[in-house]
Amino acid sequence: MALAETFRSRTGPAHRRVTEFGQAPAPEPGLSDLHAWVDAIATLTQPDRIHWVDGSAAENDALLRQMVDDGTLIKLNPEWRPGSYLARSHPGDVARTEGRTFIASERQEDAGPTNNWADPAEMRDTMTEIFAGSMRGRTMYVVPFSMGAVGGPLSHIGVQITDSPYAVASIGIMTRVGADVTRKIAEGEPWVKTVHSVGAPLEPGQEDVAWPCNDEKYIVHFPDTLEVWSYGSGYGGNAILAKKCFALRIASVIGRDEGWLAEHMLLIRVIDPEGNRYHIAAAFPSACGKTNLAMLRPTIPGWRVETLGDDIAWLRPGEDGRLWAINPEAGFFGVAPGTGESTNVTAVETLWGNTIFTNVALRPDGDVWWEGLTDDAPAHLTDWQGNPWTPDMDRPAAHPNSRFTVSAGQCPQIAPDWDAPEGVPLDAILFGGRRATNVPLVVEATDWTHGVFMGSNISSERTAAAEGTVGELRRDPFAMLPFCGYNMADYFGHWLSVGQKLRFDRAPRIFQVNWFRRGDDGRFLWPGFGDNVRVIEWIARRLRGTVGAVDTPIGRVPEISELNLDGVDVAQDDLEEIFAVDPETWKVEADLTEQFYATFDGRVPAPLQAELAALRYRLAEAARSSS
Ligand code: OXD
Ligand code: MN
Repeated sequence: MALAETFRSRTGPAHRRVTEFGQAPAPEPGLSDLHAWVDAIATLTQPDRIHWVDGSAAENDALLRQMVDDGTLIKLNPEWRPGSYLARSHPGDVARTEGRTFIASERQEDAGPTNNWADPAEMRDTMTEIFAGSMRGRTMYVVPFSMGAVGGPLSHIGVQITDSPYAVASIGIMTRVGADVTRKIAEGEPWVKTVHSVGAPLEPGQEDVAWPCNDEKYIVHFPDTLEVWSYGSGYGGNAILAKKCFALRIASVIGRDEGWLAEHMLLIRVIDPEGNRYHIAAAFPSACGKTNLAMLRPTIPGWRVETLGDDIAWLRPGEDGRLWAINPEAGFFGVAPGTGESTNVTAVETLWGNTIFTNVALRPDGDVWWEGLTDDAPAHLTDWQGNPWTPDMDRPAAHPNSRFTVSAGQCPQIAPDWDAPEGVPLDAILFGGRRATNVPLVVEATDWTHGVFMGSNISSERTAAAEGTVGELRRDPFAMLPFCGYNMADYFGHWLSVGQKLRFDRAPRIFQVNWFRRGDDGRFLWPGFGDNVRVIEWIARRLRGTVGAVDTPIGRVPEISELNLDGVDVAQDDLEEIFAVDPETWKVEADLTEQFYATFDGRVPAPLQAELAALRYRLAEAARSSS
């Protein structure tokens, strides 16, 4: 029985009518699959209305007005924040739900030990059951979107069905939405099907709440059929399915099959005083400063950074032997707390207007505030849950994961060609984490395989560990732990095979960075933020071949005297500590790597096991020569 019939037989026909906007496209032959799928989902979920989203400004305005009328959004004072809104989520729906995120691949081993696996047939039954009638009383929106410029060689398209107008407005900022995507579908371009419901049907006469959601949540990926089904949450990472679900989890599977990489990476262009340009992608786990690096304001005169992306990059080997990268997104969905004049003035300027804020605090003058925006908190606020707040209270005014959603084009230092369909050729890839100990400020890999070994070992400390001890680490290989749609060990192998497609003299060079190393007294040893350009400057000189490096057992580090430290005050002792490589603590790191690799039941590629053996050998040599 066809999917549509299965759904119909369980739920009966849906009642439908179109709204002022949102007319269905004409039923031409190329769109028959799309129409059939939309019919099937409507029959299953029983919405009151279907609205085909055209992506126009008038439609967006109407949607925002409707959400203000319904109490989902608070319009901010246009004097301070024109075209901007505040949403307050349900207190239990504030973040991605990794424990409820599933990879439903045919074979469990294809999901691997780092993902929650679900049997696809069973999960399909569960989805059919749980989505039955889930949109009753609501509008079902059909949102065609493109990741990357429509029609670009690295771009991919999809359609999201959702009953959340907040999700529709967010998708409108984060992706390219509109009729030209539907045209691509009509022309036969493959597309990914994504279905989202907040899981809160309305009975006739039942009043809606500001943030409908369900205690039961499912974020389900079917990698074999390239589908996503998300239920119960309105939070961006669970509801904007183009982002983590499609552009990382599903795209990583498409990339595995087609020979490219979908990565949790920012993308920047660095320009030196002579006008030389370097394209750099960098992977950091969440909350390790990706948006800050993406919007860096260099403290070395004459250096400039242009932002290309802050969260996701798709990397594809080009015919020229280089690795080409696009940012498939069209906006930033960033963490608000900690974003301020002294930490990321570019982000603050980006948020001047046309922004949807979620779970930040509201000022009495109708503007927003969050911890870190300014040094001092305003005397009176309404907190993210709508309660009165004053600075003496021992709870934050904004939720720690409160967010802004804003178009990339509003960033004052966005690269003029940030949405060029062909992307940019990468010169360097950085891997980073939050490491209080052991990991130097910057280490260069000796070659691609060594770089992949470094990426596979990225970890971030959950809490600051005391100097000298390794501490409790969360392994987050390539910063992709929650986002890789298939077996992570196969993903390591895929990185190796992508490297083989690059010309050895044109492949990006790989570096590990760590802005977060601390001294014995717990203080950060490196100033970070704009001064991170000093590390980038050394990397740029390495790329040009104008500076040497010091070999250590874990890779190549700068000669301290070669770092440009003009205008910054870092004590010589601190610099030495920032670059210290202690063979004893690195042996513990090697043991942790061995334990981690063992969780993949022999699936970790042999070249990475060889890198681990080589690291142990170099550490033993270093220990011998220092004793
Ligand atoms: C994340 C995000 O959780 O970008 O990594 O939202
Ligand atoms: Mn992210």
